[in-house]
Amino acid sequence: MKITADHIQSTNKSREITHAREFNFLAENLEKRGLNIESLIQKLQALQIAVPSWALGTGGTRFGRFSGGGEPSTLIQKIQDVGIIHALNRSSDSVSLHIPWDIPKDYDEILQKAAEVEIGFDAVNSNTFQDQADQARSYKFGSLANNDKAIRELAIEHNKEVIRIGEKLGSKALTVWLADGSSFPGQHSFRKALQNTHESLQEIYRELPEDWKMLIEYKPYEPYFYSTVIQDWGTSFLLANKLGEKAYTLVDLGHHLPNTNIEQIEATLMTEGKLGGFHFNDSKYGDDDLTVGSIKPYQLFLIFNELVAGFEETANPSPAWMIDASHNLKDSLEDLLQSMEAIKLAYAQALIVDQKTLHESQTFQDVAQAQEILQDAFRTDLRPLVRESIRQSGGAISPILSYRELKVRENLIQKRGTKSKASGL
Ligand SMILES: [Mn+2]
Repeated sequence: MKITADHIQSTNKSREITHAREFNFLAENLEKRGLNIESLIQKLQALQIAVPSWALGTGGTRFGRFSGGGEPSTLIQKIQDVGIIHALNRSSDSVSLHIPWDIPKDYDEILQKAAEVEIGFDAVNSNTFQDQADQARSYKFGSLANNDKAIRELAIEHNKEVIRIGEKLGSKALTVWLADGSSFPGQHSFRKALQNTHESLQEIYRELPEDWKMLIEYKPYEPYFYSTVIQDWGTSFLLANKLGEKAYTLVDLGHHLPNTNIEQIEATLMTEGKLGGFHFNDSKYGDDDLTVGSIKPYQLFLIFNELVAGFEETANPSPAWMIDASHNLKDSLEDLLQSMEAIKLAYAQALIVDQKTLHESQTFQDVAQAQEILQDAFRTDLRPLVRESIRQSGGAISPILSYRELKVRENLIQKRGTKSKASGL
């Protein structure tokens, strides 16, 4: 199914009057505060978040997976689904491929299908956390960190292959999430595992094209439960610094122990010019992969507040943005639309923070005023501004309601059936 401009227009119609009234009321208030509405809208429109190719099907846990129907079973169908999201919200103009789950068979065809729905290719992701059917040696005890040189070489070669695939699609970054670790004390040498990982990453880094980035993701636990080789931002930062200027740290919101101050990590990395990527999701307990903004919207706002300030005040390049959540209860496309809206809303809230007065509060140590400034921005209902930015880009005033009115899922089920299954976990 392809969403056309007519589809968007027909579903926007019933919402236009109410939206205009809400937006005009808000715009007047924001202008009184000295904010430039046009500039806010442009910034919101420019924020595009990649959709990972594994997020289009139903996610599962290690206990089970409950399929939803109409899932994309080929890469082309996945691209069509990203096209649907992008047509509705004009905020998701790229797909992030996971290799080997989504290796293109015919590159020209894939590029053409992506161009038809105005989709590009963001960072490519390697996978050495599971064995493939025809794999000669196992990653059971690690990949880039493994004690066995032959296994390390297999994992290095896989990452090089991922770079070659990405080059053919116009990707500009390789994301390495290394699952390697140990489940029991004494299982492996911490020092040796880190050393092996560094050397393996060096070999991959040498293959990185000039205009590419290597994004190093970290995670404190899981799939291993005692230690993870790249457990935290410090370890990732250390490796990125050792590797060189094309290597960066990638922050995944779900990859922290409870109550970690993620916005502070981000500020530190931006100060050092090493924040390379961001994976969005939300969580209550661990790496829960819940919809962005569903549990801790204030934290998401504080994260964007640091990003906005960092864009102004540091030389950190613009990071690669991606949603990294698993949708095991909701329609995956609806979940992605909700995630995208939460991200834009948090960004909008951060954009209206009175940075000048905030700095003054910091200078004069006016703690109460600093809190007032942040909470005032967070509590301002900016949904009409986000809707207007999408509407002006040719998208739906309410992407999720349009999705339902256009009966997209029913249409996909009709075409693909109820048993189709997307590749992934
Ligand atoms: Mn991630």
